[in-house]
Amino acid sequence: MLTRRNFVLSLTALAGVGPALACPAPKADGTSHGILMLNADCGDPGNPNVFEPAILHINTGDSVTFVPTDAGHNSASKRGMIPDGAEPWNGAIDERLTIEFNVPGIYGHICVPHYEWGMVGLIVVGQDLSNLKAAKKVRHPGSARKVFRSLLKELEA
Ligand SMILES: [Cu+2]
Repeated sequence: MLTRRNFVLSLTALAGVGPALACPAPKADGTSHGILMLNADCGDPGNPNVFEPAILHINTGDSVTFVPTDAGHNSASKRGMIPDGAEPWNGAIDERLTIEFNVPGIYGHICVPHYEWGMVGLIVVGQDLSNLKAAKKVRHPGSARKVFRSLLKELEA
């Protein structure tokens, strides 16, 4: 959906006169990974409120830190979109939250305030896609439906 605001932001970005967007690389040292919580997609300023990266592949036992790079976001696991036996989580707004992933499978996660605007992401642990079918059955409000569908489709590619 191209709102007027997004349209103006896109034009500004094209003209190269928009505000400089910080585009820091999430840290990854092999077993520790980072997912940034951002007010706007670094590569696409017209796409507000994102997790960066939207899809993260890690090994079993690795940890992921949700980094509150911009204010006003949180990270919570999405019910029905984590493997059996995995612990759900629900971070506070602006919390720098580190989770260790010891159960292989797909984990869907959301930012609670921006869930229906499509601020969602996937973590795949141990290259295990065995709960893909279950994850696809979960229903979502607003833009989350479209974004989750497209991210899950990427996993199948
Ligand atoms: Cu958010």
